[in-house]
Amino acid sequence: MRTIDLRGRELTAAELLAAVPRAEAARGLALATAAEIVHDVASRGETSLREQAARFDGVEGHAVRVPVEHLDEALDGLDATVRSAIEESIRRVRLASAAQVPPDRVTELGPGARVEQRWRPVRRVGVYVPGGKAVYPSSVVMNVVPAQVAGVTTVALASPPQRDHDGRVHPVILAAARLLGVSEVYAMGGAGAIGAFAYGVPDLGLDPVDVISGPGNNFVALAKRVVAGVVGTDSEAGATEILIVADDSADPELVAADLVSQAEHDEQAAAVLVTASPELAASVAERAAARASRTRHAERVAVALAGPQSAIVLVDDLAAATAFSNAYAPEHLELHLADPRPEDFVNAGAVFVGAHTPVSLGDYLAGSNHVLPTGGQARYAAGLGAATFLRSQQVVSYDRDALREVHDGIVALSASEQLPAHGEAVSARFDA
Ligand code: HSO
Ligand code: ZN
Repeated sequence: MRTIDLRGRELTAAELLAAVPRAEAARGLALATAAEIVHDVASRGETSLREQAARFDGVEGHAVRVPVEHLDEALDGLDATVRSAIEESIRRVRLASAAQVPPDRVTELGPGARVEQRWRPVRRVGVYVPGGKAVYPSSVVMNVVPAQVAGVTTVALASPPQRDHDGRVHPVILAAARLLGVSEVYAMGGAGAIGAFAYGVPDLGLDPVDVISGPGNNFVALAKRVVAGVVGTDSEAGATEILIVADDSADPELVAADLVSQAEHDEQAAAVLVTASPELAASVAERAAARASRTRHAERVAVALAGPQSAIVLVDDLAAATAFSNAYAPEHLELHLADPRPEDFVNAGAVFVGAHTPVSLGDYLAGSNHVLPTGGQARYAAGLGAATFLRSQQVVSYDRDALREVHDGIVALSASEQLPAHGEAVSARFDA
């Protein structure tokens, strides 16, 4: 990992960001292709999905709508230890997600004047689960549970048909869906799956959904852009990021282990340590290199750690480290500090406090959600949660006296906007 020395330098947020740039997301010119695929599914339905399965997944003659027996068989074949870990993950994410549902609230603006905010779930959600180089049953949990907690009526799930599994969806994904009580599953992948969710496929009995969530490859991300406006979508998940702010009290071995853990996802993953301690910086650099060379995905990790998106950043003090982190707005922030103040770190998808709270815990079993904003989106966006599937609805009710109270104001404003019929609609209630 390269070391960047920012000590003694007063940098603006933009300059701090330029010091450790994000890896470029390779979105390229594929948008037009994604749009073509989406619209082909919208017009030709199942036929189009089958052609795409043959072309992109090398699969023919498979069951696009997964029969319930396939789900049951997958669950029967699931390793018992993995099963109990998924069940525990579901239990914890369910509990923590329940706290994300805001209470309905009534505001009394005067006698007889009420505005109520009600939180309503969307009716139907489509969850996309990738099936390529990364097969993450944990992501099934992280997408489905908050939707269920929000009160969504039906959750459908799509994942590419796998050539190695007889054209079925990956068995661990099927098993996770079954454990969550999701029985509407489709073996379809890529941009086509997003088109199917957005527009529906009558031949398959697939009704359009209201919100699509879940990560995916480049085409999936672009397809979500294509259907935005037709359905709601969650934010685009980019390469994983971990930023660690640490002082002399930190254990360098643990800091190194956590940097390597997220670098394992992707060559584009960002692993950043920010510290005012040159001793810690040197020690972490050495240990991260050692760990990187002996881990299973050594090549991928080495590329991620050597990339410009990964670095050890030396700063003057904790205040400078905090400023760096807030400018960077990481997906995951770990604090390994003698006296951590998580409240100072306002821009982070999730904050993991202390030596015993690694990001890997959050990835699987903390109860928090692991779908978090990347690429600096943590400045304005939140991670996936029950709120992703809720909308606030305002229920307004005024009685006659309460309306009279604001009559003159409405008439004045409507006249000033050259919309007198607006004022007249209110006056009509008091005429004669
Ligand atoms: N760290 C990833 C999520 C994940 N990790 C899934 C393991 N499995 C993005 O937050
Ligand atoms: Zn991870």
